[in-house]
Amino acid sequence: MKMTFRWYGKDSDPVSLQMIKQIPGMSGIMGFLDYKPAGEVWTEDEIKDYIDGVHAAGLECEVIESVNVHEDIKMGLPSREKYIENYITTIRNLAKYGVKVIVYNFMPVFDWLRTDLARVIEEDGSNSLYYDEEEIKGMTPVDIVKKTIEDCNGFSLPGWEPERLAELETTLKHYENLTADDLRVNYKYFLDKIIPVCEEVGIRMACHPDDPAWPIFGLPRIAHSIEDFDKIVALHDSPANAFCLCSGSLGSNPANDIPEAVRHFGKMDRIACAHVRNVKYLGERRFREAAHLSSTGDLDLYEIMKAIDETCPDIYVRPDHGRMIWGETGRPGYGLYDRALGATYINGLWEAIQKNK
Ligand SMILES: [Mn+2]
Repeated sequence: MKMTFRWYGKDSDPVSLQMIKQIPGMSGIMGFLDYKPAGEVWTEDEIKDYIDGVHAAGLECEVIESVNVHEDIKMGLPSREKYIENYITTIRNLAKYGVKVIVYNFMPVFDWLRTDLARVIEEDGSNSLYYDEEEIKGMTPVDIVKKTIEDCNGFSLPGWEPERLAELETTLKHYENLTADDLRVNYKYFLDKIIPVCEEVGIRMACHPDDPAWPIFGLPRIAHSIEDFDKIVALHDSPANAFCLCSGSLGSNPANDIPEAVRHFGKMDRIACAHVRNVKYLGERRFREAAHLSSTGDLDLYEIMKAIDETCPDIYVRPDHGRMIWGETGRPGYGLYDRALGATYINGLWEAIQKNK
């Protein structure tokens, strides 16, 4: 396992590389260029500037997150050709600077969805991301996008770029006639074009699960269960067509057994990296995010790490979505303190698993 930490870049992350370096056991970051709109080429200069900065801080940058797939690719529009070409150029450019894994998703419109970005946790006064399906029922997609942008403390949130709001209604209309099977056909078209390039340059694509792990607003969503990922794996048979095991996203649905999912896809060599975090179920399709410690939520982080050790021990792992604690303010889900605690806890589980062999 290589322990990593998400970092948004020096101009938009209040957490510095030096702070990340000071967390025990950090090998590197999962990098992110938050100013790049979906569909644009990530140029060599931009990548070099970002990765040189990471290396100068004594950290690696072998995973890049959120090279977003343009909506036209997902919708299968003729304009997808140019966006796929751009995507391929970005893959080649990232490979030149030592990137091994690209995390992405194939979710229509909404990258992830919450109804509150700072729900206070009564027991201790901290706050975390929160989701309640009942609250969604009274909202339109445009309402939820506006609310999410307003609530994010002025920070950019991946998947919620304000410029997307303008096109939202047109995009939603396009999806009205697209079924989950249609979306998979478009997905296969994309994978068939990019995976041979990934094999050539030594990059693995890691598909991130739907978050939350069920359909929303009637949109086709195809990545929220073991069965869904079996279908994705079958779209293009290659270890480069892999999966980012996000325990909190898949685990938002109690029907998904996360250690089982790790073992299933780990044995197949289809897990390239993992986001490890915990969730607390509060009712039917209602949850909040919890501290990483197993006893504070409903996922068993020890079992998850054990499954990683048994079936895919060499993957990249990072803590995910911390609570806001100790008065910290910042990008919802991406404060320093609780994620640092999470990393230390996961490292502790890992050390115990290794020593118990
Ligand atoms: Mn995740």
